[in-house]
Amino acid sequence: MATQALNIATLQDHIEPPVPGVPCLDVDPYSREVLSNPEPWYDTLRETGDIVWLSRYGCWATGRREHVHAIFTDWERFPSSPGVGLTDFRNGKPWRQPSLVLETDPPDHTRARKVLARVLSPGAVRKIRPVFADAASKMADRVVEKGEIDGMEDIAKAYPLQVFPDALGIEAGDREMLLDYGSMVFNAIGPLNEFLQADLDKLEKVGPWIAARCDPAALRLDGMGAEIYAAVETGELTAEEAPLLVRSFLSAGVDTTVNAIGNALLLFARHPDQWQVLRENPKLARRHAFEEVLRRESPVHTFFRTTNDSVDVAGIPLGDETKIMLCMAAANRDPRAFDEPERFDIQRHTADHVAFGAGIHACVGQVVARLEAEMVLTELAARVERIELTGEHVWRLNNSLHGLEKLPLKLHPA
Ligand code: OVV
Repeated sequence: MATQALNIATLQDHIEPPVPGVPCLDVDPYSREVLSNPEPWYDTLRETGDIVWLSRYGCWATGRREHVHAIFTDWERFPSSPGVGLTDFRNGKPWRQPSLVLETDPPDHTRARKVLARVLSPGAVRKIRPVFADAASKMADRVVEKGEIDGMEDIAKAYPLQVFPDALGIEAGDREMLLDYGSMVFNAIGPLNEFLQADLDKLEKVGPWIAARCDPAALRLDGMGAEIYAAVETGELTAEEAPLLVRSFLSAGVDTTVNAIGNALLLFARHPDQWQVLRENPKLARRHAFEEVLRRESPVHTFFRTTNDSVDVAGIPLGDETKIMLCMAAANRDPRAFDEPERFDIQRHTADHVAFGAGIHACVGQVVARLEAEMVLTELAARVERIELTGEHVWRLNNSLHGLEKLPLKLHPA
């Protein structure tokens, strides 16, 4: 893959801030070192200032919950059409055709979002609940029977890779390809480094596979994909737009929940007291437990916005057309917003977390994500007394995702 031809931001030696005297950091947040142990970086970013200049990439960054939220909810001053990663789409052709929902602003965004919001509404998702429950129950039987498992392979990947493509209406084969594509899409939020390059090397294989799954002929008639195509019949979408909207499901719908479920397993293995709280109050699986997982170990650590005007944050003028990294993982541990942020407490009030973003681009699939997590946690809590870590867990390094590669566990049956 000739990535030189692509417009993707890279690491620089040093770029001066557009305003003198502002807090600057010369850390590379996309280095192997930071991505494998990101918490010190989150703390540094958040405690260095309201808004900080990252000299290695020539962009702003914030890890404070207040600003992350304010920027997410101000699409007019912080648009998404220049891309929601480090790369500014206005500097050249993006690595893939921009998403119709993620990388757009109103009014274009509004039309696409409306269709997605309907297909993924709480009412629509309620219909798939029995199927998701049944699959979770069978998965839980299998893993309890097995006892010694890899939490990632046997639960966190196996379950979403079964239920989500099924609900979308795509065929069973080669679903691992969805993980390769998700990895690529989320790595592309960051710079062209070793992680993104490794994924782009697979684009020639993965790209056509994904495109074929977005074709109406490849989608079952009773799935969510077919519902997207139904919006062509009603005139809400054009025939060219429908496959791109199906692509959004494949971009954002799998890797995110895989990592979220994996992070949940790790947290409960590390905090057996919280597993007991869940076992005693299984209703917490319906909402609180997963929200606290999302806050404490956010599966998507960063997105970007771009300034489109001479805007300021906390009194600092950011300058026109500059990228701002919004570190949701740092914001979700902001002591200004969360009491004892390090504490994993599934009974806390976590409605303020920004793991799903906020504003008009807030995760449109969050009802499905919550359903998957609820089902997995409910079925495991009913069968498993204790989740034991039996070896080293290994993080999977990605420019925007925070999740595991490997999670050796022993499930002690109740
Ligand atoms: C990485 C990501 C998140 C949300 C939406 C999309 C991608 C998309 O392709 O629409």
